[in-house]
Amino acid sequence: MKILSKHILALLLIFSCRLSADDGSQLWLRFPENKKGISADKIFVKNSSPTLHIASRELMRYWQGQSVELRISKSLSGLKEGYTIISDRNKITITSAKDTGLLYGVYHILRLQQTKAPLTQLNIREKPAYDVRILNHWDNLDGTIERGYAGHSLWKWEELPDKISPRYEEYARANASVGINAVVLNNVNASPEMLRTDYLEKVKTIAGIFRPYGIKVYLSVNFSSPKILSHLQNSDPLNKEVKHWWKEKTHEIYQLIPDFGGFLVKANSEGQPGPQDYGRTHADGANMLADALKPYGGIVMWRAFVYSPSKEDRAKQAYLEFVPLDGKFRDNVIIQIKNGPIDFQPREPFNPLFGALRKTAEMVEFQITQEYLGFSNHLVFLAPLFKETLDSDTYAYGKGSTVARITDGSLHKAKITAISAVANVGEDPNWTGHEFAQANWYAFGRLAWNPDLTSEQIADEWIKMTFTDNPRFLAPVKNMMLTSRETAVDYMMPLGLHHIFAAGHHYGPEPWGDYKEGRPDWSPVYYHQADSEGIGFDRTNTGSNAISQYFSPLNEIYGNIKTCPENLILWFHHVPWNYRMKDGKTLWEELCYKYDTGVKNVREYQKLWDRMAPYIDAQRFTEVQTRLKTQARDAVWWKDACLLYFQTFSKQPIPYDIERPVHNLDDLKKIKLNMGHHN
Ligand code: GCW
Repeated sequence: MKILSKHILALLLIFSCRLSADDGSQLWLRFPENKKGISADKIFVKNSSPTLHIASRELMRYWQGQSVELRISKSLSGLKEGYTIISDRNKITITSAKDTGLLYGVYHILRLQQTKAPLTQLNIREKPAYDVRILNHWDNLDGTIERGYAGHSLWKWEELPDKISPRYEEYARANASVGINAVVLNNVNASPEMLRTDYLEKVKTIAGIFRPYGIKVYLSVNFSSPKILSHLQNSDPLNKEVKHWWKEKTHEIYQLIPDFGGFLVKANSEGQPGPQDYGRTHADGANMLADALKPYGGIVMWRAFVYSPSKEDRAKQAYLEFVPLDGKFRDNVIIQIKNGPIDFQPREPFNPLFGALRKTAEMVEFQITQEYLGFSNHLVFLAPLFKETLDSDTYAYGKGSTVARITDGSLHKAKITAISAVANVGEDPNWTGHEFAQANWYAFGRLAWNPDLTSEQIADEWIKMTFTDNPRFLAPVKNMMLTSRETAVDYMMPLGLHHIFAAGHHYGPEPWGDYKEGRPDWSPVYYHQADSEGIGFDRTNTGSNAISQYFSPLNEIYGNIKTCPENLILWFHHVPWNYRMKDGKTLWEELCYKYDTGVKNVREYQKLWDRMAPYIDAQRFTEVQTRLKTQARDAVWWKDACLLYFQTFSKQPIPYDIERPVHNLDDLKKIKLNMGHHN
């Protein structure tokens, strides 16, 4: 009897573990399936198309409410891919000028159902803020991903076009469910091979799978492609043969993919070829490609991430290169600008190029993949970071000229508007490595549709859809997410510090990094400028004068140490160690307490998470728990490395109520992670 019950217990345990195994692969798309299926006569769709087929299939499988009518109406074309949703007790009507709008509307009501929002008396009108809502994949043709932390690339180039991974469609569906409608398949450090005919055939296959989900394919191109692929004498954009080559290549692409989106280009940046190799400008290069794309309605997204080996402050360089070219770009060129002037740091001010180009379309580039935020080990919810940039007032057209309003066409008319982000997905079963990194993919999509959503709304939806709406889970986890970005800033680079990462992989701290060979602006000491007087980069008029690139009154606000926001003070000022901060602490003390707060918060997240075990499946619970342990260890590593190192300049004690370092600086300096990668 005893033995038997033991057996039963063991079986039960196995069974319950099975039940609670969840590999995260379903993302936020966890609508309970209709067992019987909704009866087809509850769904009314007059028109038919592959997109509408998907829309009704989603309803049949998952919709549990009243009848739904999907209606195309050209009178709503002002809403672009947007839609209206009107409902009474018996029926919901979704109307849009476009098929994709109806698909988005279907995901909207499924989201309402899943988050238990009311479904009657709906009167919703949605219009996407940006025309192109695009993910940039930094995926290489060999299957590796630059700055990817969720396994290898989803694209199986060697198997395509014959073998088709089911994940292509799952990926498209996930994107469509949050309104993402465009994808650049390959790395901006682009292989010229991407444009070979055999590769284009493979791209065609992927484009065909994405199309019914409303997703257009774009490609990154290598500016030297004509020379490398077809042995032309050069790739000079003013060379007739080169122009012809691009026209032919573009024609070939559109023969295969009639709705191809266009090109993304990284030129004359970090060793990539570009028009400057031939004494031409970025405008010459971009316009040549734009002319080739024009007949088909394609666009060029030309990146402003450039910084040449010069004495000039790196933070100023994109502005210096692009402002003189304003007005010289074709109207199907958009300048793609990273959110900050350096490089996806935990915190940067917005890039001063936003609003500075008056006659040229501009778009933001965010980074979802956490190159500078702990890879897929650290829990960092990025909506607050995205919002910080989008909500920043540039004052370019007076008060209220936020980055969002400048790029979405409301203040600066543009033929086509766009917003982009570097993807964080790979072939890991849960797509993003960290379960919570899924939220960053989700958040980008939601904000690209509507930048006015709050981080809290997004976190709320995502948690309810991905885990549970149980308030005992929802409230604390939401709080953890909403504070997590500031926590990471605190334990990595508080008060405006930036780029003090270990060279190459960018995972851990290396504030002592001073690489004599190579460029000064690849060394952390260049960025923090610590000395016996103080710390921080003087970008005021006594220093690099980067503040002058901002519009008034921001240039004055940033330029004055008294008015500069403290969370950016070391970005703009070299601040004495004993400078009094607003809370009365000295700068040195403030720095110490910030690092300490970062560490303490991660420890609180650990405690909080351990209490969440009863509410969710064991697998995802454990995966997050394990990563929080790593994050807590890393936070202590960051704190010790930075405080012990900066202390060699401040020569002051770490305040005694702060936990003592557990590492020796010399040992920390010896850590060399083998994570590969160039600078
Ligand atoms: O953030 C840096 C990365 C490089 C990247 C580059 C860029 C794709 O360290 O890996 O290259 O920016 O955005 O071009």
